[in-house]
Amino acid sequence: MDNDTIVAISTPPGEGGIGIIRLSGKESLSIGTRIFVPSVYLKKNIDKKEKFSPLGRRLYHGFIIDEEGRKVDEVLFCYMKAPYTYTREDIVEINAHGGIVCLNTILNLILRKGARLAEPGEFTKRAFYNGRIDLVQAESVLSLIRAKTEKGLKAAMGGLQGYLSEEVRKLRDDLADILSEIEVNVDFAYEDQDLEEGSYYDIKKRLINLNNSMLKLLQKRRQGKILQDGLKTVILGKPNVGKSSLYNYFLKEERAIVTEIPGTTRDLLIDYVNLKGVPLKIFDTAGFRKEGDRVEKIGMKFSKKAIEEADLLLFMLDASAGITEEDRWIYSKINNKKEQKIIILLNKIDLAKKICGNELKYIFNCDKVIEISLLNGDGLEELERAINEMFSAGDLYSEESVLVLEVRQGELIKKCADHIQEALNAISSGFPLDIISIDLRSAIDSLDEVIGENLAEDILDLIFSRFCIGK
Ligand SMILES: Nc1nc2c(ncn2[C@@H]2O[C@H](COP(=O)(O)OP(=O)(O)OP(=O)(O)O)[C@@H](O)[C@H]2O)c(=O)[nH]1
Ligand SMILES: [Mg+2]
Repeated sequence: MDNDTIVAISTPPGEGGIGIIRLSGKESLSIGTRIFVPSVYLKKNIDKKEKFSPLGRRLYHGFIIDEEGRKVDEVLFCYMKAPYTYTREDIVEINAHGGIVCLNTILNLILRKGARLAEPGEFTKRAFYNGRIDLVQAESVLSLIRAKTEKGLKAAMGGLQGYLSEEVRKLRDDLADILSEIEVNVDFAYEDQDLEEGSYYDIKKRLINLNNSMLKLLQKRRQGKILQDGLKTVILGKPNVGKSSLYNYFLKEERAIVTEIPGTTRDLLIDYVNLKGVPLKIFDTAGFRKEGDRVEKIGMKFSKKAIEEADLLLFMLDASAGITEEDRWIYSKINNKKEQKIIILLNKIDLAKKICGNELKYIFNCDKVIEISLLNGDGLEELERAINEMFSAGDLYSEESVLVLEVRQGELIKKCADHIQEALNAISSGFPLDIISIDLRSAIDSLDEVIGENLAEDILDLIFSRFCIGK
């Protein structure tokens, strides 16, 4: 790893009250003190060249001065001495005014003094390399920044505090225990003398237990994804049933255009809402119809993709129109994925109804049908409750299961579970011990990768490149 001194603007771009520039590395203090003059120096007329040696973890008021001696900004300066810092290196943070030009001027000044612009995630990467956090914790930092709800935040915080690492490490140690027991036997066993019957049974039992814990952890993968990315919720139906009206209702603003002209929405609209703690990533789609102009057809293509990837489909019909061929056609297209949940919405019940919810339940063989009116608000609370119940039920949000698995972590744990399963199969088939030990070794390697042990540098680079600059 490079050990040069890095710098970045750590606050988001744009105007803000303050903006923070962060330096990390050996030269942080010397670079920082070369561009900063504390206000007491100016007041007491102390020569700028007299060395300013700040105490650690104190905020000093003063000015950033450029090469020509001009004041660039009025700031607060803080020095944090290694190793008790985010990166475990010397850190200097400058709280400047939050304008982009102002921050860039200071940044450029620091670059001219010899610091290097940090890559995305490089501060966190250093924290990892310097042993302050493991890879699971580092990835939790990312989840923490991206959390969309309080529950997501809590889950990420659990990861950062090391709960997930702890679980993974425990599984790893158990596996290593079993492996060493087997290896002792491989080393000492005579050609024709393998493990005793009882030990075989014991190892098998322990492996089955491990596998179960692993599967439990994996169950949380989808949940974690929902907490992080939001529950992908797609509103669909034929044109003019009221999809965009529902989208606007969720967003509490007139985001999508609503008119009585069928085919109003042509683009896919996407936004996030927090529905009483359930994060929804909500999609408004172009109405589906068999015939449509060129633009509508493109819109429908986007809708199809969104529907493919959805967790929850809100299929909407118009009560005043009754059920049409088009409705049946759309339903036949969506009702084929087990993991997708569907709620059927019968909208416009304020008008004369040609069909009722119970009939729809029967026709579509679906028990989640809700009658609503976006005009007068009927049924909308019931809809919100239904979504909430669907995803608050079970252990999705129970207190002890708030752990988020990153996709990468989930895949590795799945790989580990597969290797354990192979080991179990090998035991059942009476294969020799050294074959079983190979499977177990691979299982352990997968878990090591989760926490970032023995991971190749390029893979680590890839992981940290997903971070934002300045983190
Ligand atoms: N009476 C009544 N009219 C509604 C209701 N919901 C929506 N509308 C009206 O139905 C028309 C179509 O609403 P939209 O929300 O644009 O429907 P859409 O499904 O998005 O339509 P497309 O984008 O064309 O596919 C508008 O004139 C709405 O005001 C309702 O509950 N009752
Ligand atoms: Mg629309």
